[in-house]
Amino acid sequence: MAPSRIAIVTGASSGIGAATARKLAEAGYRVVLTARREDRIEALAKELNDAGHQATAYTLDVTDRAAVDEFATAFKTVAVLVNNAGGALGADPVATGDPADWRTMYETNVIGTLNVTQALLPKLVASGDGTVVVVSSTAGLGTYEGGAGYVAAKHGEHVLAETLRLEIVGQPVRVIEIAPGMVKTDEFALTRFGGDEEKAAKVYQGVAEPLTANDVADTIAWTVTRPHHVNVDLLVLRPRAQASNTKVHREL
Ligand code: 8X3
Repeated sequence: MAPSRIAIVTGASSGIGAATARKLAEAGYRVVLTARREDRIEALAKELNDAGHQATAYTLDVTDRAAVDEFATAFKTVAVLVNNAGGALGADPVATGDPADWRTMYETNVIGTLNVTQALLPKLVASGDGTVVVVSSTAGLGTYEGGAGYVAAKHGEHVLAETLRLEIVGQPVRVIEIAPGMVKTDEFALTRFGGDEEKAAKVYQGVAEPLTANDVADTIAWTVTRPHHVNVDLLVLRPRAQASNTKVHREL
């Protein structure tokens, strides 16, 4: 039997990353789970291995370039890289937003994606059929009040994906961008609002069915498992109740 192809998922400790790791393991990939929180990814790797899949956990901070380079040396070839690590901090207007939050968001979302993609690109090419997935956001395509710091970072990720696709055309690597809108996960809004549960709950208040991490993971797995000549450049997904970044139907 041919050895399983490797799929690496960053930010695999929870939410979309963890759900994507599950889906790609189910699709037959040997998944490598990376995140800062070792206990979480170890537990998920165990769960997947116990279920008969192949999974390994590797503790990694995507903003630490030396650590990312060291991580990349573990692989000869990589079939899939899912750049999922990132997130939002704060929802303040431009007039009062905290520059430290903006800097952290740029570091985790943009530089993190840049670090891992640069380090693994030769391994993706070496696979003969590689796929880079960038999990951006609808915030990467349009702005909203109070979102500028996050929106700027996600626009950065969007540009990274678009530009990389132009630059490596002709090489055997696809670049797929997945832009989810409102997704209700355990941590996204809670992190954004510094653990304030009331503020976090307001994000989804009255919204009938926000997307789940599973919905997004399912979409990622679908794009990755298309025939290798099919490149889904950009896929935007939102819950039915969300028509745009600023137009959400709430049943209150
Ligand atoms: C999450 C979507 O609307 O919170 O990436 O910016 S939003």
